[in-house]
This record gives sequence, structure tokens and C-alpha cells, in this order.
Amino acid sequence: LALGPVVSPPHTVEGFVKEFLHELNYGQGVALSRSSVNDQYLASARAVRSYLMAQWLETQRRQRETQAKSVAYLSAEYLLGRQFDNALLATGLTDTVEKGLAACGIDIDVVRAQEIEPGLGNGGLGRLAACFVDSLASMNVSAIGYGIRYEFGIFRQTFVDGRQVEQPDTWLDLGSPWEVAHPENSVQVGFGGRTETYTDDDGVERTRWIPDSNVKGIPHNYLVPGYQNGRVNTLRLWSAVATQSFDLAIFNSGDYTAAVRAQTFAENISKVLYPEDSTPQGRELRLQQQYFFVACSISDFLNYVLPADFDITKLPERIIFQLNDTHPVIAIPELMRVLVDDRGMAWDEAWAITQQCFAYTCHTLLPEALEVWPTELLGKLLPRHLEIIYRINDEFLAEVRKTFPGDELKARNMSIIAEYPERSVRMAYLATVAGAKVNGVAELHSQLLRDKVLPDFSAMWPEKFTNVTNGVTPRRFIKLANPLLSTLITDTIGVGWLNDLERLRELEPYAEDPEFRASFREVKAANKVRLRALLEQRDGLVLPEDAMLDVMVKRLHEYKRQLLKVLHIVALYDLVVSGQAKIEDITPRTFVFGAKAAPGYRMAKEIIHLINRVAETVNNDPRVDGRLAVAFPPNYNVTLAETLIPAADLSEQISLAGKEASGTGNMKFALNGALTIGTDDGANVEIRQLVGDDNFFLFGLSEPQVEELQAKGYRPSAFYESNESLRRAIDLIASGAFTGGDREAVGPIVGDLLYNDRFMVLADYQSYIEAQERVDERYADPDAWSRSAILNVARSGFFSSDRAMTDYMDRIWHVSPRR
Ligand code: 26W
Repeated sequence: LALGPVVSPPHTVEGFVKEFLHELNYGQGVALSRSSVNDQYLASARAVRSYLMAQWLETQRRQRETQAKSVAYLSAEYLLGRQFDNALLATGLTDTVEKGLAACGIDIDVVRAQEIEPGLGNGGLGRLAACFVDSLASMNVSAIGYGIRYEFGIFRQTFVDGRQVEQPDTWLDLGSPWEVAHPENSVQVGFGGRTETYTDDDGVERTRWIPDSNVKGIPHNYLVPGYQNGRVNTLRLWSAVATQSFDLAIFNSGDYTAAVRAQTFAENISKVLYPEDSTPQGRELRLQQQYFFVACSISDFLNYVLPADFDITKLPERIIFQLNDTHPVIAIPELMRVLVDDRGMAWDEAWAITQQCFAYTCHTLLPEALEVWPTELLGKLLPRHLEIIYRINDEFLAEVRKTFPGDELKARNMSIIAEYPERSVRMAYLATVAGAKVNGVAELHSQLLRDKVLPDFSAMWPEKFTNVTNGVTPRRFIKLANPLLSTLITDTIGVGWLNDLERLRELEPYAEDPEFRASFREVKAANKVRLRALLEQRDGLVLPEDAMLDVMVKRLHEYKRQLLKVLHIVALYDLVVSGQAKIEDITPRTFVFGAKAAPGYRMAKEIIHLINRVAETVNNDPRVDGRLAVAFPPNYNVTLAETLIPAADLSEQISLAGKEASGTGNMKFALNGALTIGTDDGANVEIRQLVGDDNFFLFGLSEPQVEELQAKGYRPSAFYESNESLRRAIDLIASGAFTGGDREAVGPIVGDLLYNDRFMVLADYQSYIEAQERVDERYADPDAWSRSAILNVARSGFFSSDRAMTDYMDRIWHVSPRR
């Protein structure tokens, strides 16, 4: 018997069909003639996965051989989107599989549609992590992603009477063909208990942690294929199960039923993704999730990924752990604990190593989004980690006092431990103290991070701070999402742009070419047809034909200002119904919203309700005659984004300046030829600089102007009183015109706008309306619009996540792609 290397099945239609039938018959245990769509999907997916396996094994073999420095991306969220087409693209099997399935009498589109996307993230941060692992593999970088395999991902959103109702996301119910579980490589993680000191055999005083319970982490490997480059990296997601001895005390007492109950307690840890994406709830279970996955990941890396004889003092030469926001920051004291308590390393040496092994990315500017953990909770759950944090803080504060002698206020402000309103650990400070680098996610955000969020730290360690502007993967968000545009691009500039996105610049001259413009418009029109079909079939929504498609998709949050968009729609509606404007003079527009609200975020849910009510009223008013329409398909997710974004004409990026860290949807729209109407916020700033002022509709206060207005005292009612159009729009909402006469239903929103308006919707209203008028003017000239849209595509290559990875490699990780 010749035992050679693992080889892939042949890349032929016959090769695929054989593999597919094998999976169907022997994996699913059904005959083709009796197979369900789900059987066919699972078998196709497993067959496609087979093609990646040999490359995955080879990638690992090479890594063991070279022992090159790797990146471990630690993220509590990965918003992956569907895997099937991405795997086909990476392997170059799209046509082969389509033909193979057709030969079996199966329509590949039906199979595709069967996949439920793994929604293991909330929004921007989770989707960014998914783009980053894609780019790392596609750029041939040795990297591993670590996270949590939530049994329930982000909730499925439904609307009942226009109000959001959440349903559990049962994505695992029909099987998960993309993962490979390895129970034999499980890791045990402790919780609770106490610490004790003892003297070791060499007479040295040491500390050990004696947990009072433990859970087992089971790794599930997801294959992360590079784009047609032979590399397949790993995304390792952990699920929690009880150990035999979950709670030692209960087991010893012989209380069998209590012991079984404890099992469910352990398994709760990876049960559900927390759907809050800005205000941490400070829940014990969330801290358990965070510690669980980083403890599993560090143990996995040190004990399974590294060779058994690895010299642990060389750890920084072999790994950098990138912390995706503060969620995994408990990894810092965990590595210290492992090095000092388990491996017997001296504190100072362990600290020097730890400081080189972590870097921290901040994704927010909202103070309420910065995680803090009460020391009481942390000490109860992780007593040893709290001790370690205290010692890190003591030594850090000694350094602060040396740097700023006599400035006790400085020490208090910079302390990792906050004393008010309750004693707690500031996770961002811990990450900044321990991390080799701290980065923001767009130029403006990184600047504000230095100046406003962590000013004392950036004064103390200016070289620690850097920027890496976010990016998105062009494989998913151009090639897969917009095949027609991709073909047009390739026909125009040739192949190779998909992993060298700056090459889109070569399209610039074609902005002046009437023929190219016409083709470009045809692509957009075809994408709109595709979207209409999807929304009709998915949600029973029938969109008007031939209207400007004006899209705002992102989480629902007051700072993102969906309400500003609503006011614009209401103002246009008012113009029509009050007779101030003739309907023929209004540019036909279809407004599309997509947004989930955190289930406990009252105001966000009220705004969703208002949007649905406005939609109902506008869509059914005969005076509007379908020239204005509002669509709010429920359950916006990655899959819907892939059809929606390529169809959009106008991208709404209208957060209050200084509040959106970066935004990444903004990049996806620009790359797909939508024009942006936006504030000077997050990465909008860089988009505008690159595409040019002429091709971007800027409006609103700048961040310094926001500060200034705040400082001199912001009175929203002053804007209401002095602006007629604004007043009429708010009055119309307040009158109950959209809520069947119910004024109470809109009370909280109207009251907040007039008397609080934390995000200055009213202050930016006039400027927004004027910018929208400029949008209409441009849109009236199809050639001028197409020219701008083409230039948006041509000049947005910078926003590839491949470029972001290059920046991380150069500025933070100090690793390079393999040859
Ligand atoms: C509940 C605690 C919590 C707090 C913040 C959970 C999740 C968050 C995330 C940081 C929210 C998030 O997704 N932030 C977004 O990150 C994107 C990627 O960098 C940016 O583009 C967005 O501007 C930022 O809002």
C-alpha cells in the first residue's frame, strides 16, 4: 500500500460528482433520487470541503516545518456570512460544481440558498474579523483566528405590527458541514475558587489558583481558504461542555440531579451571542465567555500549536495576539498566570514577554461602550487574574509617578482600577498598558483615541499609538456579491485586480468613456433587478422600478442617526402631500433600511417602529404614486448585504462627526459604485479624500464644530423653531400622521429630539437636506452620476482588507507573508 501525501479529488466535473455522490450516499446515507435539498447542500458542501483539506494539511505541515511567526486574532465575534460560494471561489470550482450538480439534476442556486449564514457577530467588529482572516489567508500569512462557536448567533429579526421581535438563530439545526470538531483536543478551563501561596521544591514562594469548577472547551476548526493560492488557514471556534467534575462540591455530595443541572450551566457559556454592540451589560456570563475562549486559545496555542520542546522565553518571536476590542483582554492576565504560576517563570520576565505578545485594537469612541468589570465580579470568577491585574497596576502606577512626579491626580486618572461608581477594571487601560501597540480603525478615530479617550497614555507612550484604517475583502464584497461588475472590470483592465485592489485605478480613464459608462449603468440596473427579485421572494416586498436606490444599512443606534434619514423622507412626503411640490418634480427614490436593534435598547426599537410606520404610510398614499417608497426588509445580515449593496445608488453614512470609529459598509458601497452622502466621520473622511470632493456629498458639522456646539450649549429646539421644513416634518410625526393618529407612540422620539438630541440630528438637518438636493441634481444627469460612481470604484482600492493586513504587518505585527 503506497501511503503518500493527502491529495485533493480531481478538479473535474466527474471528480466532483464522484465526491458529491460519495458524501450523499455514505455521509448523508441517502440515494440521489430520495435526497432532500438539505441532503444535497450538506453533501455538496462536504465535497467542496474535501478539496480544501489537502491544502489545509499542507499549510499546517509547512508551518510546523518553518515555525514562522504567526498572528493569532482573538475575537469574540466572527460574522462570516455564507461559506459555500466563498469556498468555490477560493478553489476555483464554481463552474465545475455548477455543472456537476446540473448533471445530477440539481440547480446550484437552490443548493446555495439552503445555507444559513453563521451569524456569530453583531455588526462591524465581527464582520471586520471575518474580512481579516480572509485577507490573511489570501495574502499567504501564517495566522489563526480564535473565537466562540455560539450555538445561537445574532437573533433573527422579525417585525410584528412594525415592532422588532427577536427569534433565536438556530443556524446549527440542519447540520454544519463547514466545521470539524476535535473533542480529543479539548481544553479544560477553571472558574471561581481561591488562590493560595506555597513554597516549591526549590524553596521559592509561588501562587496557585484552585478553581472550584471547570468546563471543557471543544475546538471546532473552520477552514479559511486563501484566494486561489493554496493556503488554507484555520479559524478555531470553541464550544463549552461540562467536564465529569463540573462542580467538584456537587459531585462529591452525590447529588446526581444537581450535578446534571450543573452540566447545563457549563454549556450555557457558548450558548448565545450577546446582541449588545455598544453598551456592555456587565453580565457574569459574558465575562465567562470572554475568559473561556481566551483561556482555551492560549492553552491551545502553547500546548498544541507550538512544538512540545518550544523554548517559552522565545514566545514573542513566534506569536502576536491581536485583541479585537476589549472583549479578549482577559487574555493578558491569563498569559501571565500561565507563565508565572504554571510554567514557573519569574514575574518580570513573564511581563516582558507578555508585553511583546499582545496588541490592542479599539473600535469605539462612545464612553459607554468601553468595558469595565467590577472587581467583585472579576474576583469571584477569576480570583488569580484579579491579583495579577492589581500587581500589573501597582507597577504601572509606580511608573506613572516616576514619569509625572507629584501628580497624584494623573495616577488616579490612569489607574487600571476605577474607584467610582464602583471599583472596577478598565479593560481598555489594561490593554493599553500591556499591549505593544494600540490602534484605532480610521485616521480620525485614531487621532481622537489619542486626544480624547487615552490622552495620558499617548503622552506617556506616543510611539505605542498607531492607526490602521479598516478594510473589506474584495473577494466577498466585489467578486461574489457583484459578479457583473467584476466581469466588467476584468474585461476592462484584465485579471489580477482582486488581490491587488489598487489596480482599480486603471479604471479611472474609463470614467470619461461613454461606452464604459453605459455598461456600468447596465450592471447597476441588472443588480437592481436581482435585488427586486430577492426582496419579493424573501419578504414579499415589491419595489418600484427605475428609482434611485438610497440605502442605509447598519446596526440601529442613535449615533448613526437613522432618524435623520427618516426626517428627510418625511420632509419629502410633506412637500408632496401639502402641495408644496408637484410629485413630478420629486426625484423617484426608493429608501431601503436594514438594521437590528439591541433587544434591550428602547429608543432604537422605537425608531424601528417609526421607520416601519412611515414606510406603511408613504407606500400606501396614492398622492405619492410610488415615486417615493420605503422598504425595511427584516433581518439584515451578510447574505442580504451581498445583494443589496451592489444595487445601491446612494450610500447613507450620516453619523454625528466623531462618533463612528470607522464604518466598513461605507467602503463596500463605494467599491460597488454607490455615491456616498456622509459626514466627516470615521473612514468617510478618507473615502472623500480618495474619491474627491466632487464625487462625495459631504454635509454636517465637523468633529471640532460638534465639540464647540456642545461646549457653548446645544439647544435642539432652537433649530426646530428656526427651520420651517424641519418643524413641519417633526410636527407631522408628532401629530400621529404615521401612527394612525396615535401621538403617544411617537412621544419618546419627538421628546428626545426636541429636548435632548444627544447626537445633534436637528443641528445637521438643514445641511443634510441641501446635500440631498445636490444628490438629486447629480442624479438628473446620468452621465455625471456614472462618472462619479466609476471614480468611486476606481479610487477605493485602498479599502481592501489586504491593505489593512499589510499595515498591521508593518506597523504592529512585524511579520511578513510567506513566499
Ligand atoms: C457590548 C459591548 C460591545 C461594545 C462594542 C460589543 C461590541 C462593540 C463593538 C466594538 C461595536 C462595533 O462593532 N464597533 C464597530 O467596529 C467597526 C470595525 O472596526 C467600525 O467600523 C465601526 O465604526 C464600529 O462602530
